[in-house]
Amino acid sequence: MDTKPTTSLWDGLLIDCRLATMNDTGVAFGAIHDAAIGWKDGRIVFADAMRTLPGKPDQLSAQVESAAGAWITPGLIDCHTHLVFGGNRANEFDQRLNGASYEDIARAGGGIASTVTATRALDDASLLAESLPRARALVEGGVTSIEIKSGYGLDLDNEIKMLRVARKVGMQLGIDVRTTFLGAHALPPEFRGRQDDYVAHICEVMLPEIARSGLADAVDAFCEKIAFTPDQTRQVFSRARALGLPVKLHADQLSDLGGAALSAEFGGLSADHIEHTSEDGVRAMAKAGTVAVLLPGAFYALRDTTLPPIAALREHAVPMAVATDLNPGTSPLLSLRLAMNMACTQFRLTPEEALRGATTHAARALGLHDRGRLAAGLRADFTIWNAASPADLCYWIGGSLARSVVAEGRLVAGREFAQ
Ligand code: DI6
Ligand code: FE
Repeated sequence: MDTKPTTSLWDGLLIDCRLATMNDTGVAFGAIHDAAIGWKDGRIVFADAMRTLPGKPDQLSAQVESAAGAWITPGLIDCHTHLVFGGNRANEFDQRLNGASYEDIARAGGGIASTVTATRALDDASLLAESLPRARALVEGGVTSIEIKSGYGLDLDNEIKMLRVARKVGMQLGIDVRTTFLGAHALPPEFRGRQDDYVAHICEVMLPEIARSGLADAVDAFCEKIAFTPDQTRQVFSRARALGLPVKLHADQLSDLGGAALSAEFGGLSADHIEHTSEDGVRAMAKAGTVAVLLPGAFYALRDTTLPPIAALREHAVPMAVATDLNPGTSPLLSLRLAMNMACTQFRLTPEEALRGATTHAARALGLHDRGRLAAGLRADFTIWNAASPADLCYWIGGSLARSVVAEGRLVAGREFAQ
């Protein structure tokens, strides 16, 4: 590891800690005991055994603290959320408990359409005020990077508003927010009965403007019987790629439409949900390097019974990420750690797979190489935990285990190190 002494002092140095680096060292969790982590200018400069520090701690930094043996992981990364929206849909929770399905509710004009109405009605400030507490809950749970999708505006101005607000969420909380344009989420009321026209509108009007605005890091679509067909998704993806935007897909959540393979066909960053994906779909993902994003919160909330093809994903070495899918309809889940727990309990991931899924593989699902592990040169994004082992993060159901959450070397939630 690159640990050359720097000429000026480090901004901070934590000693007496245990690191779950998530590096591929052959040791579970890439763990290092009796370790230290140092950072400068928002980047990690040292993450290794204390005995390999290139000097005495107080010669390396004016800010040296002992972590008293605490475990430190990379900051968690939630790579799939819809957390910017207006209103909520607790009423649908009731309807579903009384037997209505998600599809029934959507067809009756509820579901995504009702959140579109509530989201359109809010100005930037109100939308930000409604969204911030949800993002803050994630950060207080140890998250330092969040992906946020649009998709409840469904016209150019409201989609841009959502993306702008999503970026503001990141600025306000001092964390990194990556934005995704999800214009192809549902059919807006203006286009009722004219789905192809809406897809053309996305391709001809919305996408070029979104690309020009620089407000989206990627493009997503909902490819499903109740949403957009594979052909329509292809049109959106072709245009997105032509405009230089990477793609990802809500794929095979409720039925197998070949969505995972479709995402792979466009070099997709990820295929998400994938409960109904076939082994051929998994093979296509493996070949294209497309990450599988598992969303056990939606599986749980919809009382789904079809498991994603975990064995095939393992067999074909497709990286598995885990995310909250935080949204008002199918996954009102405010804890990435709880998503990790559910990924273990419902999908039988090992705790190490689940933690990798919320760090290293989540970074990859966002096309990012500067985070998701603890190593010199990467962003100084890390979380100090009240936990006896890294597996505890998946084991405990609920509770608040994150002690200090640090993004680019700055405390964004929890306590100061010395306290
Ligand atoms: N799949 C989901 O899980 C969310 N969107 C999607 O395409 C659900 C969004 C909602 O119901 O509001
Ligand atoms: Fe989603």
